[in-house]
Amino acid sequence: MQQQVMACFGGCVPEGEGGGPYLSHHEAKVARLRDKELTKLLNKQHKEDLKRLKILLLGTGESGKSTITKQMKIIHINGYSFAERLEKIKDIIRNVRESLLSMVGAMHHLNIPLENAESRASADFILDQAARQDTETSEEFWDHCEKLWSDCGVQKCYDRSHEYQLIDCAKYFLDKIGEIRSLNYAPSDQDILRCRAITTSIQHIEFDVPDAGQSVKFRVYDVGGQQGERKKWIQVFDNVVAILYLGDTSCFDQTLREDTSKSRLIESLEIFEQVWNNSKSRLIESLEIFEQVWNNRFLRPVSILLFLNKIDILAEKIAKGRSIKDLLAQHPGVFPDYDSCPVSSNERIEFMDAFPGGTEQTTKRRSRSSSRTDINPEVVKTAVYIKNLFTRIVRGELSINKTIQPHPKEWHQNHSCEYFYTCAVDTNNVKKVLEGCRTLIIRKHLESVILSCGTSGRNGQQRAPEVIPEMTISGHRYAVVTAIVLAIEEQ
Ligand SMILES: Nc1nc2c(ncn2[C@@H]2O[C@H](COP(=O)(O)OP(=O)(O)O)[C@@H](O)[C@H]2O)c(=O)[nH]1
Ligand SMILES: [Mg+2]
Repeated sequence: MQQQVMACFGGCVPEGEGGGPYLSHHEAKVARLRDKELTKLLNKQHKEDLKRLKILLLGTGESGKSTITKQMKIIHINGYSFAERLEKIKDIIRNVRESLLSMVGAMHHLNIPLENAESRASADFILDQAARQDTETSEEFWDHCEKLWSDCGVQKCYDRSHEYQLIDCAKYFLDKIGEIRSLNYAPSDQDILRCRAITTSIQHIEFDVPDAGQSVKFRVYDVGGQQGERKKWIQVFDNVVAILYLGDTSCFDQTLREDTSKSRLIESLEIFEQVWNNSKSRLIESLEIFEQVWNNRFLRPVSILLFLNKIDILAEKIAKGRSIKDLLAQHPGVFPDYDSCPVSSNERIEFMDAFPGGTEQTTKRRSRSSSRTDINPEVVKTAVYIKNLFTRIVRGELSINKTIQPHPKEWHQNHSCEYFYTCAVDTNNVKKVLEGCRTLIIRKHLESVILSCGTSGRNGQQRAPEVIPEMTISGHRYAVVTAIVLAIEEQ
């Protein structure tokens, strides 16, 4: 048996021995060659893998991970081809259908009546579609969608969307049904960025970024963020250079969406109730997962780049009168007092610089004057407060996840956490943030490679110790990139 197994893997089994299928001398030779060829290929692939800086996107469901990978495709690869754009139409149709289904279902629970009697037929038509997975549409479907979305009752229900589960892009697509239903419709970059499709497997994209005359290769892994998907995260922890953690700043007034809630939301009242009664806050979930990642022993040397995302939706919510204080009041003694948390002028400038809407020049000018009159101060205060919750976890001053024993400061000395305010659907903002991240990732990676190599260089030779600190600290980016490539090749 052992011999048969060996033969399957190209091992040579002498003719006439044993009772299994034998390989002739020629066959054995071919198998050996194939084995050698395969090993060579695998080794080459492994070396290639090691030369790519592996980045992991983590965060709870709907925090914006996949949107960031789409931005990377737009910014660093060739963007979306016409055929790829057309493929997204199916997801957009699903988004439209799911949004209306969620709202019609929620109207029942929130006791909000349809204002127009004619909308009843449209609501029934959409409810009939609940179990449909396909994306066939008809003129009748689009007419009903338009009719429903224009009903004042549906609009009232939309305004209370924090009380049930509604995807973030609902309004964006429902407002443009006229365009989407046209036969000539091809989704724009913004439509692709806004479109929501659940990520259920580990996906990755690869791209090269020129950096100081060198080409740095990145491989970015996107994983599903829903509860059931998180057990898969560990599979990709190996050799990770940095983690981009997406924290949704706008979700402070929302509760968790369960994996099961997707397509059967209306179909099964039982599941609807389950989702309805699931009152765990999305923000608390995000903080808990962040704490877990920050204290995970497999990720001890891995730095985290924290993206405080959806700042545009945060601003919309504050404009509607929503406040994080309601959440804090539900958890007395857990969080620092909101009103007495100061916002420094640096913190204010950081946020204003990142907030969409300022052109490059005006942003700088506004930074100097440290105020942008188009941003409500309460938005800044909430964003900074949420940022401080994450940074307190980093400093070990706040613990949300009671199952985690925070480590002492020294445990964290080989990794750090940097934060950025982001609006993942804004290409300018993401481009700027990614540029900052790239430099940080390269610097941190070099530091960790040097740490793990100690002072030994190529072929075990002693590397001149004085060269290393100079390379890491002086910031000569050319030297840094070259050193990384060499160090990775050595691994
Ligand atoms: N307005 C706005 N929408 C966002 C932002 N980030 C993500 N989204 C939307 O949020 C939804 C979920 O994002 P997605 O990237 O799929 O989340 P994931 O589950 O973490 O991969 C999508 O409809 C995105 O377009 C943001 O900063 N602003
Ligand atoms: Mg995703």
